[in-house]
Amino acid sequence: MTGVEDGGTADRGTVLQVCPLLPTLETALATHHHTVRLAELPDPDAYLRDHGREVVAAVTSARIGVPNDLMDALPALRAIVHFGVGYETTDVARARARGIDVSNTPDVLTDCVADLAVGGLIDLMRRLSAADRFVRRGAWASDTFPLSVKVSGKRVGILGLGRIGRAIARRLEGFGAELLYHSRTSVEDVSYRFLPSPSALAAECDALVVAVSAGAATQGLVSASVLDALGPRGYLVNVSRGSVIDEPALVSALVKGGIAGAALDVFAHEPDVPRALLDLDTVVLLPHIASATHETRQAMGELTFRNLHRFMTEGTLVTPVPTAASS
Ligand code: NAP
Ligand code: 8YV
Repeated sequence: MTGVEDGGTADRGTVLQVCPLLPTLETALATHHHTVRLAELPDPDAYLRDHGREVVAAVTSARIGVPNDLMDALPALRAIVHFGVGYETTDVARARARGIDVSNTPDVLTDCVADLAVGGLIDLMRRLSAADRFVRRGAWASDTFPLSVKVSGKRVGILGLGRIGRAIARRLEGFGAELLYHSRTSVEDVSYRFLPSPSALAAECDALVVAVSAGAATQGLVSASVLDALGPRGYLVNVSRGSVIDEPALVSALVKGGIAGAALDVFAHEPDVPRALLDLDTVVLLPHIASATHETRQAMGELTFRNLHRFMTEGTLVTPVPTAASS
C-alpha cells in the first residue's frame, strides 16, 4: 500500500489511530510510524492523560472524525487525516484555529458512490429488491409482480452538484434523463438546469438524488416541505448523510405515501434504521456501503496513508480540505 522506502518510526512523534481502519492501512501506519490504536488500549483515558502530548497526527474515519474532547486532549496535534471524503464529524474551524491541518480522500471514491446512487435509483423505481423478496417468499407461484416505473428519460434532480453529484448526473445522461440541480452555487460548465432551492428542485423532478456535503449548513436541508414538493409520485435517493434529511419527516412521508419511495445508504443515527422503514416495500435500505468496494477502499487507504506519511515526513498534506470548510 505504502510505496515508501522509509521503514523507520523513530522520533517524529506519535500517530494516533482513532478507530479501526482498513487492515492494509493499519499495517502501513504501524510499519512506518509510531502508531497507537486508541480503540485497542485497555484505558484510553489514561493513555491520553499520560501520553496525549506526544501525539502529532490523528488518523480517523469520516464517520468518527476527531471529537472536540479528543482534540482537546492532544495539545501537540498538528494534523487530522480522514479516511473518507466527508469530515463533518471533525470541527475543522476549531482545528484550524489551533493550527491543525485536516485532510480527506476526495475523488478516489466518486465513481463507486455515483454507481451506487444510480443502482439505488434503478432498484427503487424498477423495484428490484421488492421483486427479489417476492420471488424468495414464493409469491410468484400464485401472483404477478406489479408493474413498476420506467427509469430512462425521467427528470432527475441532483441536490449538491459536487464531485459525486456530477458523476451521478454523467451516468444518468446515459439513461436519457433530463437533469436539474440545486447546489450552493450554480455551476458554469454544465447544461443542466439550476433551480434556486431544494423545494423548487423537488417540485420539478421525478426523482431527487441527494449528494451534498454534510454539516450545519445542510442539516435538515431535505425538510418536510421539500418532501411535500417531491410528492406521491416522486422518488428520493440519499448517498450523502442522514443528517441532510429530516428523518422523522421522511419516515412519515414514506409511511403515508407522501413520496413514492426512497433508496437510503445513510441514516441519521447509524447503524439504527427507523423501525417503521423495515416493513415498507417502497424503501431500499443499505448499510452505508456506497464506497465499499475492494478497489475503492484500497484507493482510499492509499490516499489516507499518503496524506499521513507526507505530513509526518514533509509537514504538508496531499489532499487538505478546502480552506473555507468549517464543518
Ligand atoms: P463535494 O465535491 O464537496 O460536493 C458537495 C456539494 O454539496 C458541492 O456541490 C457543494 O456546493 C454542495 N453544498 C454544500 N453545502 C451546500 C448547501 N448548503 N446547499 C446546497 N449545496 C451545498 O463533495 P463530494 O466528494 O461530492 O462528496 C459529497 C458528500 O457525499 C460527502 O460530503 C459525504 O457526506 C457523502 N459521501 C457519502 C458516501 C457514502 O458512503 N454514502 C461516500 C462518500 C461521500 P459548493 O461546490 O458550492 O461547495
Ligand atoms: C465511508 C463516506 O463509509 O467518504 C465518506 O464520506 O461516508 C464513506 O466513504 C466512510 O469514509 C468510512 O469512514
